Amino acid sequence: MESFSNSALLLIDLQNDFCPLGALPVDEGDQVIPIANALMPYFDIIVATQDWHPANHGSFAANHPWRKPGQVIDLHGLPQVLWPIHCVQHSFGAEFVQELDQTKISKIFTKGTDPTIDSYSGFFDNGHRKATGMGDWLKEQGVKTVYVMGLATDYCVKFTALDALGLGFRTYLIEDASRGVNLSPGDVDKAVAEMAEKGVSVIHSAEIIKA
Ligand code: VGL
Ligand code: ZN
Repeated sequence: MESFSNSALLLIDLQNDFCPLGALPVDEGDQVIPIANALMPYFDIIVATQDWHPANHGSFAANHPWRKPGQVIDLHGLPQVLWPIHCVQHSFGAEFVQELDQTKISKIFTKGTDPTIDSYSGFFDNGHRKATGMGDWLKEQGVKTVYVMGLATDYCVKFTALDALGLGFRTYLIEDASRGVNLSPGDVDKAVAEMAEKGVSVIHSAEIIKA
């Protein structure tokens, strides 16, 4: 089995709340778990991100009287889509999906911990004010190339992939190993097109698994 040296697999937000019975369900979100498990043996370095919000997080509609999920507000100077309460620190919804093989995960980076700002990317908050440490950590490991997969294609996967490019990583999106929210119809297709246009290589898991 060929292993991808100088490469890391980034598992984005494979958490209960993004699966069909969760608080912010992504259609077929659970279907990417077996693909993640099948991909892990091909990588020496596997990083998982975990959406990890305090209960008073500003992205929760419930924390803004009269607001509903899906509405957009100004949150301390940034446009913010409001979400249902999800991935609250230490809750079941924030846990990784049980079927995910966690034994091969080298390192976990949490994000979205500051109640005043959201963090879709696994690298930076949405204002690019603070880093999670994932970029520096990957560079310390000698990683040059990242393979991004997970939930949700049109939010955390997209912003993680675009920040990876910005940090100088060769960046792949494993499309069939990702699923999106599609708040508006077509959002996932648009996100994939935007990633491709900006320099992300869009591939399918079979291209890795056959190697
Ligand atoms: C996500 C919305 C809010 C994601 C996280 O993981 O894509 N989306 N928080
Ligand atoms: Zn979130």
